[in-house]
Amino acid sequence: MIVTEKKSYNTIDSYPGMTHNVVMILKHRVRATQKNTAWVFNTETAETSQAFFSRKLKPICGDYVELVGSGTDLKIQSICERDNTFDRADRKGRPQHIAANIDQMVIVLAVEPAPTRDIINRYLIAAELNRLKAVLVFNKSDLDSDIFDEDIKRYQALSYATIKCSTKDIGSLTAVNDIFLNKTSIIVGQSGVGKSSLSQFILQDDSLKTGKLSQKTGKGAHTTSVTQLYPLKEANSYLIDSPGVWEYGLWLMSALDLAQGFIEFNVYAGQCKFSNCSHIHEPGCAIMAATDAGEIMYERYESYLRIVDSMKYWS
Ligand SMILES: Nc1nc2c(ncn2[C@@H]2O[C@H](COP(=O)(O)OP(=O)(O)OP(=O)(O)O)[C@@H](O)[C@H]2O)c(=O)[nH]1
Ligand SMILES: [Mg+2]
Ligand SMILES: [Zn+2]
Repeated sequence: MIVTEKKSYNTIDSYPGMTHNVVMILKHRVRATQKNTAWVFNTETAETSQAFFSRKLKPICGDYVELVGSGTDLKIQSICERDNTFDRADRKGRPQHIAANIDQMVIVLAVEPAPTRDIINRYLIAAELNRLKAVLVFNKSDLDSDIFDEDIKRYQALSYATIKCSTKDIGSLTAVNDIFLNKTSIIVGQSGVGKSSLSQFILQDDSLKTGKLSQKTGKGAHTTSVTQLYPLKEANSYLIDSPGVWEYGLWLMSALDLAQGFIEFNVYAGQCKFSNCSHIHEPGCAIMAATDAGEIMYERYESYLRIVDSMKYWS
């Protein structure tokens, strides 16, 4: 896995002569955290153990960590440098890290509960800004098979991968299965869209219901309350199931940053009259001109304006 190699080189650079420890660092991956303990997966033995950590360390799901100690007395010594994180706004509008070292965001939408306005675009902004590949999964097609057809066309035109499926139709899930191979994927979306149902299918072993983690944390199979990493049977394939949120909140950021989250705007980079153009009211704006010309979809531009406006909430 490229990610792993890159990390080991970084670590060798920072700790010359300590190469034997590098294996230790990459061997253990955080599955879930509680107050001051973490469930840590050993990628060599496929065992999960509990390890303590001091409050200032703050490991998160997906972190590679270095452990010290033995048996049941394990402690997280350090966290390996993160490649990236999936974030959402905390109560003060700051980015709160939910999971680390992710290759792909699987954004689940459903016929019911229907997506809130702009939710797809907000997730896509987070994906673009954190350099995560994004896949849009439109679930519960058994309830209505074509309600999302317009959306699917729209996002495919922007080159995003899309899948229409239902967890009640096994045949429709083959395509979903394939996207998880050789990657770490985080499944996100509103509560009740079917993230855990999809995870359960992909894991195939009901571990969401009966797994060690569920038993120890005492959580039932429904309404996920902790972000958890699950290793798939295939090597280097991990799935992270996350609790649904009603409204995915982006952390406080400028219009300039938000605009970078709209991939189709990038073609026009540097073409506005003013270099700090917010694409809202400035004369000579290339984004507004492209929207008027129909080169940028009006729905997406409108959504951009609403999301920029929503940042007022944090001030
Ligand atoms: N009709 C239909 N129901 C589905 C489908 N997928 C999941 N469900 C149902 O939707 C409900 C919610 O599913 P979950 O998998 O728990 O949803 P979730 O996204 O993990 O929800 P949170 O953990 O609260 O974020 C359950 O009752 C599922 O049986 C589907 O494709 N069609
Ligand atoms: Mg769930
Ligand atoms: Zn502009």
